[in-house]
Amino acid sequence: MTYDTNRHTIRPALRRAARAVALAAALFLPAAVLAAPAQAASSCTVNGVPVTSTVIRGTEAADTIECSSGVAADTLVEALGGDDTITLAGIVAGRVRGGDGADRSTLTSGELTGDLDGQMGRDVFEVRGPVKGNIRGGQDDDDIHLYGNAPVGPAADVRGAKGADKITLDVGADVDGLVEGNDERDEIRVLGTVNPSGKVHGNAGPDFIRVHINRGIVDPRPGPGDDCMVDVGNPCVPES
Ligand SMILES: [Ca+2]
Ligand SMILES: [Ca+2]
Repeated sequence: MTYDTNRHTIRPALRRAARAVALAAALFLPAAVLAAPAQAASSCTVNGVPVTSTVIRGTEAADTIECSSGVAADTLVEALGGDDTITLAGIVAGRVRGGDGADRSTLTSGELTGDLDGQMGRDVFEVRGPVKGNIRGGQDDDDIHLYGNAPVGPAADVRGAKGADKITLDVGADVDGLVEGNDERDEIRVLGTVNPSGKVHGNAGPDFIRVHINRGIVDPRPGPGDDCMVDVGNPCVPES
């Protein structure tokens, strides 16, 4: 019966040990949870070098930055000075900034739910995926081209901002949100449809606006000097 006695004495000891391990795990668990980031960092390449971080930063010279598996919401991609080339694919939920210089930003596939900002310089944007966030040309004369698979969603804002900007939306890139030129003489062409919730605003400066089908609002004001035309549907808001 020594066997039973041993078993009865060993088992409580094992249970105490198990409880101690469980307690230790419970004590360590909150720290582990707190240490975990809210979202994963993004993995990109900067001039061919892989970088995984919540801040993907170029240099003051011309950089090539590629984020082929998206940009997480907690991530800032900052190209800084120089004429940078930024190539994006996947879900772009974070902030992407061209910085100074004439930058070229391309979304090859996926969608933009975050912010894409050319900042200073004559920047070019080529977008081949739905726009659900914001595009900003920034200062200077920017060129924003939304291809046919890049509709502007209800919460989206595509803004030329300062400078005489050119904004082109191909057939299929319908507007449910806002497209606006802002300062100076902007050229906005919507080859498809502005839907009932959609708005195209020239804002300040004598803007050139052409919209093929307008079921929403196309407003070149304030003028004078705007050149606005709708082929089918609601006419442009007249100069006041
Ligand atoms: Ca740079
Ligand atoms: Ca720039």
